[in-house]
Amino acid sequence: MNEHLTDPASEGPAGGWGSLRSIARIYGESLSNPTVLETLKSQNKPGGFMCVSCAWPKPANYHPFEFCENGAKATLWESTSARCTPEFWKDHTVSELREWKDYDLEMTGRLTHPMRYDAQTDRYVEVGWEEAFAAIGDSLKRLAPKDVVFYSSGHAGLEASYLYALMARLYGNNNLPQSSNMCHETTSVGLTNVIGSPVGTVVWKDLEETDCLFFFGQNPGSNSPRFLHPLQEAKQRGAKIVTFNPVIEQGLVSFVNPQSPRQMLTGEETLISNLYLQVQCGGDVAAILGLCKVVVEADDDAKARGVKRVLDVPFIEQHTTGFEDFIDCVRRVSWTDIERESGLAEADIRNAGDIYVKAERVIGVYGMGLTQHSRGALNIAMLVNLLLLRGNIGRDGAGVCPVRGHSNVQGQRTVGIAEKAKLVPMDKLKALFAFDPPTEDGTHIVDAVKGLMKGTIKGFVSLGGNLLRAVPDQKEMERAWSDQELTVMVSTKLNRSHLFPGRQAYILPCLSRSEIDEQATGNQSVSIEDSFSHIHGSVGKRRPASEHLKSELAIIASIAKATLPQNPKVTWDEWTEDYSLVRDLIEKTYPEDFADYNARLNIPGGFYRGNAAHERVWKTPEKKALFTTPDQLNSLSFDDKPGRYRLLTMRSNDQFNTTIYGYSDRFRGIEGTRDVVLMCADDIAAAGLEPGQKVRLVSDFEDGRRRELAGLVVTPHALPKGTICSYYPECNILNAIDHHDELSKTPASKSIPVRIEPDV
Ligand SMILES: Nc1nc2c(c(=O)[nH]1)N[C@H]1C(S)=C(S)[C@@H](COP(=O)(O)OP(=O)(O)OC[C@H]3O[C@@H](n4cnc5c(=O)[nH]c(N)nc54)[C@H](O)[C@@H]3O)O[C@H]1N2
Ligand SMILES: Nc1nc2c(c(=O)[nH]1)N[C@H]1C(S)=C(S)[C@@H](COP(=O)(O)OP(=O)(O)OC[C@H]3O[C@@H](n4cnc5c(=O)[nH]c(N)nc54)[C@H](O)[C@@H]3O)O[C@H]1N2
Ligand SMILES: [Mo]
Repeated sequence: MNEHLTDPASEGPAGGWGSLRSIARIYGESLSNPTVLETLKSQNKPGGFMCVSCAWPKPANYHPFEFCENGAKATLWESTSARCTPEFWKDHTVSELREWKDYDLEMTGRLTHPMRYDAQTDRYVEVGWEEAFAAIGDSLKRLAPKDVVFYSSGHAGLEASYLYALMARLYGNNNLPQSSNMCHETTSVGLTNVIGSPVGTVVWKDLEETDCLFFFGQNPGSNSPRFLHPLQEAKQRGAKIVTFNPVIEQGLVSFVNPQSPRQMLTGEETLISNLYLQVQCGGDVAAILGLCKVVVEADDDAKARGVKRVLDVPFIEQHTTGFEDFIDCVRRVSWTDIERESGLAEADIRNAGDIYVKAERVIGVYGMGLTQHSRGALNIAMLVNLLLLRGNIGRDGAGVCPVRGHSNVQGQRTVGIAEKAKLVPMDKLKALFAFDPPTEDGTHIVDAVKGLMKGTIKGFVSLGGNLLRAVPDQKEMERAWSDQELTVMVSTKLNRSHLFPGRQAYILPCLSRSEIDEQATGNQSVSIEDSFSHIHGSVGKRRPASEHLKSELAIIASIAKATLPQNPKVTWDEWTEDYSLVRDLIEKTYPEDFADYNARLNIPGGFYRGNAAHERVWKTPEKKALFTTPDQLNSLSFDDKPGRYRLLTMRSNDQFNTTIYGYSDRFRGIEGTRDVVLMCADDIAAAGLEPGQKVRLVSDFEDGRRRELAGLVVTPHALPKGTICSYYPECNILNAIDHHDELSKTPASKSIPVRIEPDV
């Protein structure tokens, strides 16, 4: 496919006027207060607040407006002037609200008061904070620690997250699953296995120096739009970009920089991908094997001609293991198999391989398109194989770049939100707080969901998020979730997880990061870690949405105080009064990562935590980077059969996870609805369907359970045969909790086997 590829349905390039129109629409619809424009100016800048949207790094040399379409939307969304007050519940029961769309639930506005579920009236009613904390404490004391889960979505800052993890451990468990269990857990486990690092190795300098980026299953235009700026700069200095993605994503096709008056006025676009290959869903293992085949052939040729080798032989010898086996496999696999499994033509893969071979410095970027498969970790290992062949890790301008989701999802892991005991310096916790931390591993999100379904999990505390809507087997989850003794949700907006309350249920409304967090020692800063492992301070400037809100940290400290026995080393009140004391604790627990933490809080561009793999120190058991020989040619756990499709669950540009900002997926040309299934024209015809027809998707797991989603309109789209798309989170009804990456248990949300039935 060539430079001028466009998705026929798309409104045009990413960025540009479309992005400004879209921000303006959310500004109007979300009833924003005009002062929010001042707030946006300080977004992602030192001394300002860090975006609540994604984890894309914040540069030291920032732009006048260092935010993107979706960062602005996220800020506007939480700065709405709409309020979901206790009055709201006078007119609505919980059962009635279950019929509402996710969009309408969040449009009720910011939560203003702590609320308790009242089963008799089937409504939430106002409750005082102290009363709520006391009741939650009593309930937690009655429950056995192993039966309670402390979930976090990646919003909360490092200080609150550290205390949250400490609270769980003092309580007696490591049941600390996080949203990354559904996301980049494949990276945490899979990347660690092969290069000894749970996070990416790339930093800004690498982006500035690279001459080639390979994108596998990551969509910067929607999900990390500020990434489009360094991509544009890279293109302008002649770097090449190659994309593997079943869907033509506009942000990887072309971009008009909204910060460039010239581009905005002339409509001049920067073409992003030099080559865009629509690999079929689950086909990356074969596609990358094909690329490796091209590298090996080019190396054979160089050897024969006595010119410079294409493989980085000294690097491979010194730094890697498993090379021979892998190369055997590369030589053995046939192009016929590669074409069948990837859905790509040999000639196209050869073109991509040539670009890889010619580039001196290559970055491999990936996202959910690699991680959310049954063999997601194999996908990542294959990308690492490709990079290792030419020494493209641990060298300037090169590296592996997983693009993280939530703004502090990576950082929460860094400061102890981890269900695996071995990932946490328990000895340090023991010394600092004079207790015996639990040694047994806690629950991964998949275990937590299964425990809920079996009834062994009886209490759930959620620090942000909307777990009920984010996980597979949603119907079953609805029953299981409300079967619990206790549900506590620390939230900013109303969502579906609130509508299946446990026997005792509380919604505790919290401040958002853009808001002033006034405590005894003044307005508090918090901090977050971005995708490049840089730590940034953040201080809110807006007046809180309600005078009754508390900070996440204060809420956690109060629950902990009400639940746990007194411990002179554990001073929840002092920590709440002054967050810098919590940063001191973090520094004492992780001295290498957080030296001089408080002093370095506001360094422009953040301070770097460092990364061993970036220095070619491999923290694997072998002390080397590993080549992985694939044992299968795709990342699926099921075979093709007639009538079975691979369902890829997608995000629109008008949502942030389960938060739906609106019904405009302008990059894909879908307006006014999310109830669609995208299919290629050949698949529509072969299935005897008509565009516009309503169908139901039925899960094709062979476990005897019926899972279906009806009312989807067949919509033609430029896709590979056999790959179909519909929206997340709606499609979670179709996925099975046991359908996950083998190694890390990340739900395989990008390849759900389904059938299509007419919806009559
Ligand atoms: N606006 C907005 N921003 C967000 C989010 C949001 O919902 N909205 N979510 C945040 C979060 S938590 C996360 S984790 C990130 C997610 O950001 P991404 O990692 O970009 O996630 P997705 O958009 O789900 O999927 C990425 C891409 O993978 C492609 N893909 C699917 N299957 C395959 C495959 O088999 N092979 C290949 N090569 N590609 C495939 C899809 O077509 C899609 O373009 O974004 C964060 N930022
Ligand atoms: N089928 C399918 N399923 C998926 C995915 C997919 O691609 N396909 N993606 C997965 C991924 S990558 C992820 S990360 C998960 C996301 O799963 P979650 O992180 O659980 O879900 P979110 O939608 O991000 O949570 C939204 C809610 O968080 C609350 N919130 C927002 N801001 C704040 C804040 O500052 N503080 C607090 N305390 N609460 C706040 C609001 O009440 C809001 O309703 O979903 C996963 N599920
Ligand atoms: Mo995510």
